Parts: sequence; C-alpha cells; structure tokens
Amino acid sequence: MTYINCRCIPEGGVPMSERPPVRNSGTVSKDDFGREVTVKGWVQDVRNLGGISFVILRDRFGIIQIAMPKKKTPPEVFDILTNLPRESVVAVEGTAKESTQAKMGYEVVPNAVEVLSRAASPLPLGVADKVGVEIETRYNNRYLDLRKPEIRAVFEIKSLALDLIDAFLKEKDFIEVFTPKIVASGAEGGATLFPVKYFDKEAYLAQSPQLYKQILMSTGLDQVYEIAPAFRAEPSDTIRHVSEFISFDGEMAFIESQRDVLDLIEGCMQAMIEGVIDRGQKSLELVGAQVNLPRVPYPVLTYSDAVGILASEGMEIQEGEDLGTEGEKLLGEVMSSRGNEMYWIIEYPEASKPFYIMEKDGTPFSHSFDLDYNGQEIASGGQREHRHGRLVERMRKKGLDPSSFEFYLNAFAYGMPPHGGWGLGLERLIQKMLGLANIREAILFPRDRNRLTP
Ligand code: AMO
Repeated sequence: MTYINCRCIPEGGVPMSERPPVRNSGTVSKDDFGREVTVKGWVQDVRNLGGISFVILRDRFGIIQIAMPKKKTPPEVFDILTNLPRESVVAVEGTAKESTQAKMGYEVVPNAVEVLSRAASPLPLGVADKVGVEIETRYNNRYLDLRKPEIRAVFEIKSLALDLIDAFLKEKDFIEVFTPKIVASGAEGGATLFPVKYFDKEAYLAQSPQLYKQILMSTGLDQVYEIAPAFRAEPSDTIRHVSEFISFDGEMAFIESQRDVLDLIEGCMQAMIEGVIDRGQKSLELVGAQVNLPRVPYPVLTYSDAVGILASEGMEIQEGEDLGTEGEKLLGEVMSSRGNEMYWIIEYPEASKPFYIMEKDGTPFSHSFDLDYNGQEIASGGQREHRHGRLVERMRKKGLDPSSFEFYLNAFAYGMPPHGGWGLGLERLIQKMLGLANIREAILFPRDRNRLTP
C-alpha cells in the first residue's frame, strides 16, 4: 500500500501519473464497462449493507454509484470510503460496470481512492435532504446550497439565456459594449444612488448605463447592447428588488418610432425562450419549471388602458400614478386569463418618466413602455429626447441642473440621431420565466439591504 497525502493506492494499484480516464456521471458510457475509470465528486451518501457498501458520489452532472462488495474491495479503500463524512471530495479509481440496480445504469467498483478534501461535520445545511430550509440559512451557506442540482440548474438556464440573447443581437448587427460603473451622476433618480469615494471626488455606482448608451448613439455605434451589473440602493425588502442586478440594456439609433424597439425586444425574448425550452430541458426539469412560449405579437396596452382594466377589477389608480406591485400583479392575472404572459404597457404619463424620455406632444403622456411578464415589470424603455434644447428643458422641468450633465448633453449638441432603447432586469426575467418565488433565487450571491456576504 502506498500513501501519498490522503491518496490510498493498494500495492499494484495505479500510480497517480497514469490515472485512468476521468469520467463524470454524464459521460460514463457502455464503452467504459469493464474498463478502469476515475470519477471525482462529493460524497453525497454512504450506505453500509453488511456484505456490500455503497457511496453515492455527486458531480455537476448527476450521481455515480460506487459499489464496494466487501470481499472484492481492497480493505483500506473500503475503510476510507465508508468512513468519510458526507460532502467530502474524492477521486475514485475503479472498474465501470453495468448495473440494473444503480439509478444511472452503471456503477464503479473501486480499487483506489484519493481523498481530495475531507468535509467537517455536522454540515450547516444538508445537501441531499429534502427538508425545507430558511432562505437566510441557505444564503448564509450558499456554497452548500448551490450543490443542490435544482438550485444550480437556475444558473445553467441563466447562462443559456445569455448565450441565446447574445446570438440574437449579434445576428441583428448589435455591438456589445461596456460602459463605466463608477459614474459622476445618476440617471434614474437620486434616491437609489450608492455613493462611492472616488479619490477626492464624489462618485456613484451606476444605476444603469443610460447616459452612456445614449452618448454612443451619437458616435456611429448605432446599435449597442450591454449586459452588466447595475446598482440601486433599494430601501425596500421585496421579492423583486435587490441592490445589484444584471441589467440587459440596448439602444438603437435612427428609429422611426419606439415600435422598432418593441419589435426588437419581442424577437429577442421569443428566440431566447424558445431556445431555453429547446436546449435547457434537463435544467428545466431539475428546477421543475414549466416554460411556455408567450403568444406573439405581445398585446399593447396604453397606460390609460391598464388603469381602466384595473378600475374594472375594483382597483383605483390615480391617473399619473405608478401601477404598483399589486396593480401589475392584478393586470397580470387579467392578461393571463386572456392567454397573454407578456404584454406591453406604453405611453406612461410623462411626469412619471425620467428626463431622457420623449414627451408625446400635445398630451400628458410620453413615448415610453414597460414590458410585463406574468404580472411583473421586467423591462422599461422608450424613445429618447434627442433634441438638445428640448432635453435641457425637460431636465429643468424635473428639477435637475443641466450643468451636472454636461458630458452627456454635449453629445446632443453636435449631431444626435433619433434613438430609443430599453433596460431589462435579467434576474426578473429569469424569475418570471422559471416561476421562482424570489428574485434572489436567480442570483448566486444576492445583495440587498440586509446582505453583504457571502
Ligand atoms: P428601470 O429603472 O425601469 O429603467 O430599470 C430597468 C429594469 O431593471 C430592472 N430593475 C431591477 N431589478 C432588480 N432589482 C432592482 N432593484 C431593480 N431596479 C430595476 C427591472 C426594470 O424593468 N434606464 C432605464 C431603462 C431604459 O429606459 O433604457 C432604467 O434603468 O427589470
């Protein structure tokens, strides 16, 4: 018997340098049966049944059964494997065998084991247990929580969704850009700005790439998108607000109207959801999500239509006020009863929209939109005010000092085409698509008023 660190190789065993091919639970195939393989993973469970013991090893793709008939397993290997605390990490070398009893249809009979990391016990959080755990306990121990396949699968879907969005926009000739996240002024209202000490100046974490994506419209980079963190000092503790989220922003120049923007987003959402349904089957099953492809075209309600629908359902919204979480939810129920999961709400009162949104002249409304998905806003945007004089006027109307936005306004003074765009909260989209109860389920390490670690 040779011991190298914790590695235990019986005499005649395989030296480390000649370790048999590494397989994971997804790649052991019939061709491996009868051959030596190495499998690595976390010890999910150890079962001793007298003459035979089993270790259930878990990796990213699933589980592998390690079967140890007492008489056929080197005693040291048997001892080590059957006495390991759960969640220890091991590399096991052995013979792959077909097995009708094992869940995966095969098992590995070990001849050597290397303990790569011995887990302390007891565990602060069970990984394989089905018992419900408080969300706070889960997030405090996120490294263990994320070992649960159904929790991790959300991030596989998020990654796939990003691939699909990228592919769609690149195909439409959009250019991916990255704008500063340390900024001198906010675009989305002072209340949610995070101040940053920036040498001897006052700076903020970017709430959105709004000002920069618009500046780019004056440069010839006339169709851009950015998928990057955005920061909001949100005081409220809700299931749809966090302090840091991934904002999927786009901006397009030379639009005829905001309808060009709606068409682009609609196409992008359909391609993404279709791709997730098509390519994300396994992860969707793990999450237990039933994803439908929303009906196209998405219905368009004006803000006034939405207020009217809510009034007919017994909810009074003062003209000019936000629909609010409850209003959005109720509207979602009505739209869902009509078979619509995604829908537009356009022409919000200009008073409720930021300075950069274009007014609908002669009305109190604006060229703006929200995209709602199953009763929750996931995106907003609109046509922008590209006329320098009107933009300055609008800033003043909103009580803003144009001189604090000089770097932005200058781009409008020397040739700025008409343009429009959107900002979409990626995690809100994932939350609604997968039917997750809380936006935090779509974030690896959420940040909110009460959480700064892990
Ligand atoms: P808005 O402020 O509506 O618009 O934000 C756009 C989208 O970002 C998401 N979002 C959030 N997600 C999680 N937690 C938060 N605290 C949070 N705040 C916002 C939402 C929302 O629809 N510049 C404009 C967009 C534009 O006009 O291009 C903007 O930021 O999904």
